[in-house]
Amino acid sequence: MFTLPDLDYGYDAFGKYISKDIMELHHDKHHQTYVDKLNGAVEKTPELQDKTLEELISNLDNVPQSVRMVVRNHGGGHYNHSLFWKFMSPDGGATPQGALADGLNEKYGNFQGFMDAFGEKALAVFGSGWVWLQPDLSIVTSPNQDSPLMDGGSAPLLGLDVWEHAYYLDYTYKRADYIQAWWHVVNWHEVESRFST
Ligand code: MN3
Repeated sequence: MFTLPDLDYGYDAFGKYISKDIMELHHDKHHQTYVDKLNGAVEKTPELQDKTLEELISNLDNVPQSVRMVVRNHGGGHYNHSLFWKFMSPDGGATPQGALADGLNEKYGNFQGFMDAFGEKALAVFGSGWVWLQPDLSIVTSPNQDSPLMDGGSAPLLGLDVWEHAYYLDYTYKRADYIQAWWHVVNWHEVESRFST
């Protein structure tokens, strides 16, 4: 059985950038629903019961067709959100350091160039989805709750949820304002450590 991970910080950790109301709904309701629906699919499919979350969503062809879409959407949702909470910290913001900073500067000219490229991709996601920084420092997007793992890709270094449920209460339709605010809470220590392993 999969379980909802606790946050490493309080719902009110992000102050004016992401409200307590959003954090509470996003974690306790949206993420919990992904966990519950994934568990529902796994419960009635014995051959899935010894698989890790990564194994499930990396090998959707091996998931029986009757529950494949549920595992894709809700397994993806559980995986993506479990990462997303780690990508943020009340001590976040500022800029990456070390090898990650060097790599981003080399690929995007400077840190602002990276933020611009990432923000542009995030704005271009039509409807609901995610934008990711990959270990090769490319920026990719995925629709719905898809993950780069589903296309045979690597686990992301960083990702941003651009579903409306992630920002609408605070920013209404202004996704660009949400993206700008989110940079203030990015947990670069986490991204640096994922990059170096
Ligand atoms: Mn979400």
